[in-house]
Amino acid sequence: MSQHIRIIGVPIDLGQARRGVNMGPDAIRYANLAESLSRLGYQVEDKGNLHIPVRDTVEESQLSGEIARASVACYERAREAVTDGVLPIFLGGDHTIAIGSIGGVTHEKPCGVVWIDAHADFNTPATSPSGNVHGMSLATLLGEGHDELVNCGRKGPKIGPKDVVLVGIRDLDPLEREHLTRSGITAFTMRDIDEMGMSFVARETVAQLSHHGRIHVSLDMDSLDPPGAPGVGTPVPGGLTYREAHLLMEILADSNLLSSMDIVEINPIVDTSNQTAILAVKLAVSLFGKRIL
Ligand code: NNH
Ligand code: MN
Ligand code: MN
Ligand code: MN
Repeated sequence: MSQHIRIIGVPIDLGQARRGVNMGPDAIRYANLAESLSRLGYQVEDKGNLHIPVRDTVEESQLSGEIARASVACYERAREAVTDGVLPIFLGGDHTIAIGSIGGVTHEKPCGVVWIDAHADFNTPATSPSGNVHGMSLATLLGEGHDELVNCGRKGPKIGPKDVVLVGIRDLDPLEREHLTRSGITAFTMRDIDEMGMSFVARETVAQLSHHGRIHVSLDMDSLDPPGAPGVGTPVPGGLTYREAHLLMEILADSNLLSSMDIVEINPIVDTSNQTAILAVKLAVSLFGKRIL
C-alpha cells in the first residue's frame, strides 16, 4: 500500500437537488483529514478542488452534460494518481464523483469496489423517480445510464457486477430494486448486518473483492445512522452504528488492499457542528490506520 496519500476535492452538487453538498470538501478538510492521516505516518498532499460550475448558473437541461465534464476531470485525476503510485482520496460533493474516481482508477486494470451507502445508486434515467444523477452512479459505472456519463474517460462499463459489494443498503426505489436483483451484485442490507453481524459481512466483502488485488472504498456518509451523521441530504433511519462502521473500516484495513477512496454526500448546511465530517475523518483514520493493539 502506498505511503503517499493525495487529497482531491470535487465540490459538485449537480447530481441532486439540495444546495450545500458542494461544501463537503472544505468541511472534511476543516475536520483535519490531512493532519490526521499525516499522524498515521503517511505523506499527505492536498491538490485542492476541481473546478465545478455553481449550481445556479447551470440550466436543468445541462446538468448531465456538466456532470459529465466534471467526471472526465475527476477521471483524469484518478488515473494520474494510479500512474504516480499514490493513494487518492476524493472528497465530494455528491456521489456522482464516483463515476470519475472509479472510472479513472480502473483505467489500466480493474479493482474491487466497496459501495457503503443507505442507497444502491442503481437507478437509470428510466427507473429513477427523482431524476437525480447521484442515485444512478453505480449503474452508470456498470454501463447503464446517460451516454456521456457511461462513456466518461473511456467507452462502456468501468466495473462488472462481481467487482462491487454494497454495504448498508436500506432504501431502494421499486424499479431500482428489480434492476439490482437482476444484476447479480452482492448487496448486504441493514437486515443482513443485523442478522449476521458486521464482522461476517465485512470479511465476506473482502473475500469477494480480493481477486483484483486492489480495493476502492466509496463511502456515502448517509450509510451511517442519522443521529451520528445528520449532515447528509437524504438521511435514512436505521443505519450503521459508530462501531459497525468502524469495524467495517478496520476489517477492510486488515486486507492491505486499499488503493483509493471517496468520501461523499456530506452537506455542512444541514449538519450540526461539522460532526458528520469529523466522523468521516475518524472512519478514514480507521481505514488507513493500524490495529489499536
Ligand atoms: N434512490 C434515490 C434516487 O435515486 C435516492 C438516492 N440518494 C442518495 N444516494 N443519496 O446515495 O433519487
Ligand atoms: Mn450514494
Ligand atoms: Mn446514499
Ligand atoms: Mn444494527
